[in-house]
Amino acid sequence: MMMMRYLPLALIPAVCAQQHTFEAQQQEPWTAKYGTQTDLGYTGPLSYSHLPYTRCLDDISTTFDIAVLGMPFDTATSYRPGARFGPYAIRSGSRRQSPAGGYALNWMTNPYSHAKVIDCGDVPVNPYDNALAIDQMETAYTTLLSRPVNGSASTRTAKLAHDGAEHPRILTLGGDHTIVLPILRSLHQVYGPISVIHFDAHIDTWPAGALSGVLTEQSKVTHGTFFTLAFEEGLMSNTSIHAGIRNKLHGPELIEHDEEVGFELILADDIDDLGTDEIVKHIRQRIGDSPVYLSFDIDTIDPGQAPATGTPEPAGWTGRETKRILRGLAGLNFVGADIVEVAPAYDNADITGILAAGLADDFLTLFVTDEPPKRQVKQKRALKDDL
Ligand SMILES: *[C@@H]1O[C@H](CO)[C@@H](O)[C@H](O)[C@H]1NC(C)=O
Ligand SMILES: *[C@@H]1O[C@H](CO)[C@@H](O)[C@H](O)[C@H]1NC(C)=O
Ligand SMILES: [Mn+2]
Repeated sequence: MMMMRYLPLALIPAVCAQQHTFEAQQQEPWTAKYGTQTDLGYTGPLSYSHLPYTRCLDDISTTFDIAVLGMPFDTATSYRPGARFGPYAIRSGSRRQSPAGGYALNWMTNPYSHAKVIDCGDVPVNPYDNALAIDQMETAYTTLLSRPVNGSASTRTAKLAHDGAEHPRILTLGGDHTIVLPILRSLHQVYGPISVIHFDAHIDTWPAGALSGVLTEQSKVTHGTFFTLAFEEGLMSNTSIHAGIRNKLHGPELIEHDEEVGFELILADDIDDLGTDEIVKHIRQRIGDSPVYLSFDIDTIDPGQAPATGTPEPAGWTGRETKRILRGLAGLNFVGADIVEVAPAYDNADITGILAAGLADDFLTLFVTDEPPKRQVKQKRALKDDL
């Protein structure tokens, strides 16, 4: 160390830096002994499924085929607020998922192996001014939708973009359901009117003002009226469909309005009469080839399996039934998807966040697969043979 005193001053920092790196590699006890270890489920910074995390809105050079994007907006809810923590809860619920361990037996594929999928972080939505927040969400969505695709692998791409270009797909983590209005506005610029497959306990097609009494223009924009507003703006085609509905209404006339908005209705109870396969057929027939957006309200699922949501309704579908229906939809022309209304303050043992993360994984798989998996189920031996 005495030598240092005689070195020309300008050289000292460079020499020290070099020496430090060299010593780090040679002498640091952790790497010397354990090398480089990957993160465990419960270690590391939080991103969806441990995907690379980039603030894509700020970093113009980032390209991707599929982006996960949080929209922590919850200031247009009618009952229990708290879905601004949905993106956090879904990412946290995804900690046991990872690209390296992403092979799903029921799908027979790993969605992360088909495309460049990254977590683009959250839109920093304003919590004080809903009009501003909605504009921020539309602007953010349009920004990512306009990025060139990475094309790093054999991505199945949405077919019918208006402008003839290939666009990335975005999986949005809500947020209350209102976030779909700015998303549909943005998608409309690229795809024109699109169909929606809407999983929910509630129709969300209340006439504008039905929830607020039209006190102001802005109070029309809620998590129960956004589809009506989207219809009035011409953003949707007339071949959309609901699945899982069981909310109560003031009267049956609201269903006529719902049909006008463009929806067909599959009730939660229909699963007992039709079964999952028949429900899949209904949805596929309704949607056909049209560009379709998948919007999934976590309150579709029975509150026993997904209690952490703003407006829970009893007697919904199970996670297993729903995942089976989702697999049946592979090959439709999905242009985007979301999972909304996860409000973790009402959760127990993270069960809602974990289920929401698993469903989001299915949405990613729908973006990259061409047809439902054809898994052969081995006939189980009858019990009497063993006797
Ligand atoms: C795709 O992403 C990789 C990094 O993951 C980057 O090196 C490459 O340049 C990107 N390709 C395009 C076409 O954007
Ligand atoms: C949708 O609208 C088109 C024309 O606007 C019409 O031909 C078609 O029958 C409608 N479809 C449904 C399911 O209502
Ligand atoms: Mn909803």
